[in-house]
Amino acid sequence: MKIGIVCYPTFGGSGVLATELGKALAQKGHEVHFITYQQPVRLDRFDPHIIYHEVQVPTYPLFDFPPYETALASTMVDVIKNRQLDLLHVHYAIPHASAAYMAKQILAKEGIHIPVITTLHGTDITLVGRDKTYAPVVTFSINESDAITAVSQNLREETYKYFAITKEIEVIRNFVDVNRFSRKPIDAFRKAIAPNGEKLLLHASNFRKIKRVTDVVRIFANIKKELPAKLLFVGDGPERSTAEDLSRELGVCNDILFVGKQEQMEDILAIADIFLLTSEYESFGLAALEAMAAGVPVISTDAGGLAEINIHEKTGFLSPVGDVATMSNYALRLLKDEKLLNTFRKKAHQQALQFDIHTVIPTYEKLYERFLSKNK
Ligand code: GMT
Repeated sequence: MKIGIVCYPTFGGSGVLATELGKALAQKGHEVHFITYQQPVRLDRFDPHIIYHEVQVPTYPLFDFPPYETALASTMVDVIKNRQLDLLHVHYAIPHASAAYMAKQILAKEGIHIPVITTLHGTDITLVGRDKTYAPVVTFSINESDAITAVSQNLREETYKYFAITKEIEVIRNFVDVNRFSRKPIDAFRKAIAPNGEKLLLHASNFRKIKRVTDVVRIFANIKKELPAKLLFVGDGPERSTAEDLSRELGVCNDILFVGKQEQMEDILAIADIFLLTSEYESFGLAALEAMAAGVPVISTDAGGLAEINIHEKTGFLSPVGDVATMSNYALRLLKDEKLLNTFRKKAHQQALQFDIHTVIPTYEKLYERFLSKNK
């Protein structure tokens, strides 16, 4: 198949998932065309089955806001027509689904019928998409997609709750390459961060308000009162400086390392004892799944779709949003009991296997095939 993938090229979960999907499809022999404004961060290796098309957005003195969506739709038309794509799979509704609708209509006038599949990822529905500035366009373009998928049951329900969706939304949960994350810890890394055998906690995100990163700092400060520990913050975003300020205020800044955006998450996860995810909402929580694939138990909130991956008392613990005391106690329970921590480690890894890339990719292929046979 010749598949076009449109996504955000950044570290965000939707871009990571879309890129990993494209890479996996290419490995299975499909021809994959990424259409986006920048090379996706996870597109890190040459593969002759992958072609990257950069969307150029020319500037003009008149444009205070260069029209990316128009440039994207035009690039879609060009790639679909000239590379004879079989279908277009767009990740994150805004503005990808509406640009795809525009491209589809332009091509239809030329007798080219391209199926469009839209995968909803989270904030495109729960946060940004619901804003009335975007909602009518989001609703329309989702309904005009040939197929709609959501990354969790929770996101499917949220979408029906907030938008007048007239079509079936299929749930295809996110996946992880468990093999990639099953790394042996690099002792030198662990020693550099925790030289005296301290326990190592980890948080990775885009540091947006929704992640509640200050809760992570507060949990860590509670843990520090009882045992020697270090905390690694991976990623960057608007709340980073607030988290840094709080760590100074609580007197734990010397035990917290903010390392910024990192590509080699598998090496970082391999040295961690616990992954903390304190979000107010997560449609899925891909970062938590990657942690579990690396055998790292997750202490998270019970928001959104997190309970669909993190199993309470097995792969980690779930707590109400903002319940710092309970999350601290759960973390201490694991960190003080090596045997229990190891049991949770195994269970987390086992649970991740259910979301392994090799089980989920065929589901996407089957979905694609349904639309290809319809078009023949
Ligand atoms: O978490 C973010 O803020 C990034 C965002 C994105 O669209 O890249 O992540 C969303 O999609 C991920 C991949 O499907 C999910 O794992 C995240 O849970 C979801 N984020 C939210 O719902 C807040």
